[in-house]
Amino acid sequence: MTQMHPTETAEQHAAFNARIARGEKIEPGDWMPAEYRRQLIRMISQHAHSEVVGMLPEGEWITRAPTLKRKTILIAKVQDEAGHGQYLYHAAETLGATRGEMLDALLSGKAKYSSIFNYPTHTWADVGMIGWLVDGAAIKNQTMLAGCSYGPYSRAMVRICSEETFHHKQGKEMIVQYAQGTPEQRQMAQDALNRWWWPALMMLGPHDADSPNTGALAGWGIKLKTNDEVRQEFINEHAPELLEAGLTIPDPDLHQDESGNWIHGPINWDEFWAVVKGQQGLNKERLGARQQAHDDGAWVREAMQAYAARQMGQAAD
Ligand code: FAQ
Repeated sequence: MTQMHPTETAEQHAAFNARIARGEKIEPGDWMPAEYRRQLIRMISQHAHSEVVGMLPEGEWITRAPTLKRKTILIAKVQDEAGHGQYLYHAAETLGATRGEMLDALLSGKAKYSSIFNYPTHTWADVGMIGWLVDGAAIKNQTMLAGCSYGPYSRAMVRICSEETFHHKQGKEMIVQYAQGTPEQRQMAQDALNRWWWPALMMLGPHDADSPNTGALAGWGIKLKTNDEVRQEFINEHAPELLEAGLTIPDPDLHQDESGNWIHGPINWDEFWAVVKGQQGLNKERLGARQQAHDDGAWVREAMQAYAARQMGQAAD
């Protein structure tokens, strides 16, 4: 099932697989198959990019938050996402990827980031809906990844999940309040749900039958659940809560089966792939904003390099 590099031996793979089977964490200096390393760099760097690009849709609303309390909560949330990006870039660096390579891949459009952040935020309720649904979906996925076999990624997930739990709660509190508020607030919450429900289901990745990476990732204890299993957990938690809040889920086929699972209607995967490939949504604007931030930060990188060179010079003296 897993690919073997020409320089690797069956014995090395067997010993590595035995460590995974024993539930041991793999740490940065340990021997690991090249394909395990490649898959982790792909996934962790895409995850880091998602956190950083994920600051943009909500960040736009900091100046327009309706109260000081909501504004401070949102500033803290956006700042948390920047921190998550940092932990994750560091986790990928432990595997040999450099920050420069990863940023080049993002800015050149070579690396992916989560489809969800190519959707626009039209109203203030979108900020609440992102907290409730997008953080809610991210937490389901990341709680699973907190148990993954690569130590630095697993530990980063523990901290990130605890912070995202606050994001999830503030988003839910906000939407529940609007859903019980004035007719305009109720409509704003419903419109936000109409726009974010399906993208939130899609962000958990293609159906298992169309997920080329799941087999290898599951074999190496990186993914402990499949995309469809995580999506089912997400719907089972969120569908009843949204209905209880008095909102209508925009899926006429949604129903609960005999086992208690909430079953969704067909997902528009054409839309998903168009958004991932940047043919639909705000990919151009998101990458433009990241490029601008990168260019604006050039003087900081230069100053840090000059400072490091001076420190090294002093140490050599
Ligand atoms: N968007 O074979 P699979 C957050 C790609 S963090 C774009 O199933 P895999 C926090 C996939 O890369 C959200 N591309 O892939 C926050 C692959 O292409 P590749 C991000 C997607 O890796 C909240 C191809 O499709 N979380 O939200 C997407 O086994 C609020 C085939 O797919 C993570 O990144 C997508 N949605 O499973 C921040 C968690 N889905 O690379 C701000 C870590 C799939 O072969 C505000 N990542 N693709 O060319 C994962 O758990 C996995 O990578 C999955 C995809 C589950 C995302």
